Amino acid sequence: MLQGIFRRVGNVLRGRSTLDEDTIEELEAALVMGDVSAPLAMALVEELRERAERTRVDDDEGLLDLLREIVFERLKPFEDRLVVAPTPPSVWLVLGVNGVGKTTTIAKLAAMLKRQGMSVLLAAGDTFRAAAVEQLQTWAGRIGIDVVAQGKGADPGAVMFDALDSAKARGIDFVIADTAGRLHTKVNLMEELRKMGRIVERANGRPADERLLVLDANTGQNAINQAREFNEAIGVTGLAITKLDSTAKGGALLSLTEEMQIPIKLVGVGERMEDLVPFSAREFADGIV
Ligand SMILES: Nc1nc2c(ncn2[C@@H]2O[C@H](COP(=O)(O)OP(=O)(O)OP(=O)(O)O)[C@@H](O)[C@H]2O)c(=O)[nH]1
Ligand SMILES: [Mg+2]
Repeated sequence: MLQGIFRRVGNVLRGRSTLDEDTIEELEAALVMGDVSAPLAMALVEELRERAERTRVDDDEGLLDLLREIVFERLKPFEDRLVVAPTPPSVWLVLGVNGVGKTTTIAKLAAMLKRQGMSVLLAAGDTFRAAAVEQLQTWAGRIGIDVVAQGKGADPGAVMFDALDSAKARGIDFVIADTAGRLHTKVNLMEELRKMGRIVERANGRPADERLLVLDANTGQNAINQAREFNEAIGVTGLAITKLDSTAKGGALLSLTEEMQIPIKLVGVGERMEDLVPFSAREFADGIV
């Protein structure tokens, strides 16, 4: 994953032993091409220059290793695991704009939990898009779990309420709720999301244990706007970054975590059920550089 940035940064450094002005500029440009914000690219390269001087690194491999280490150190504080509540059911709300991979990520998560011997119930909270419920049901059928759904156009809050009711009656460990892909700028849809959150809080005695924001790794700096809006609406507890397999970018994650201080919990690396892994700062840093 992320070979694109790796190749560009690697190409800049190849054969160079010191960071002269030209190399510094080219390196910053390579990082910006990979969606690292310009101020952060400058900060990273400056840190690289200082450390290279201090530790007397004077070959290209050494410089690459240093840069990897710098990226790793910045991301490590944001590496985190999903919250499992002490009293079941744990409730995970999955959020994000259209097409980022919410439903697919839910299916992958459910399959992962099921493999671990947990019971999972899905809530079809996307009552907006025509085929959304069927899409979730198809995945659930393959995994062998149930979906709580109402008709298209139903109130997602009511679906949520039903799902929690049923989960409690059946002693289910995890409820994962799909939500409609929405523009983070649409006020009424954000209000609907807040309402879903309130229903969970009332029914379960605590807010949803995870409000997981799904972001497409290809999104670039706009991911920060998305995170900001969803965070204001419902308080995002973690990020799931999808499509890292199909991006040459992903550098936006660096600025996003620093600015928003939200942990990254999951990474999507493909379209198959098993293509979901816990976020690893080490692997990401090795991939980006
Ligand atoms: N390559 C790749 N594709 C992914 C990944 N995650 C999701 N996709 C694809 O992204 C597309 C959209 O996925 P969905 O899960 O339907 O996205 P969504 O956010 O639920 O979309 P809406 O419900 O329409 O808002 C599908 O074609 C998925 O197969 C990933 O990690 N890697
Ligand atoms: Mg969906």
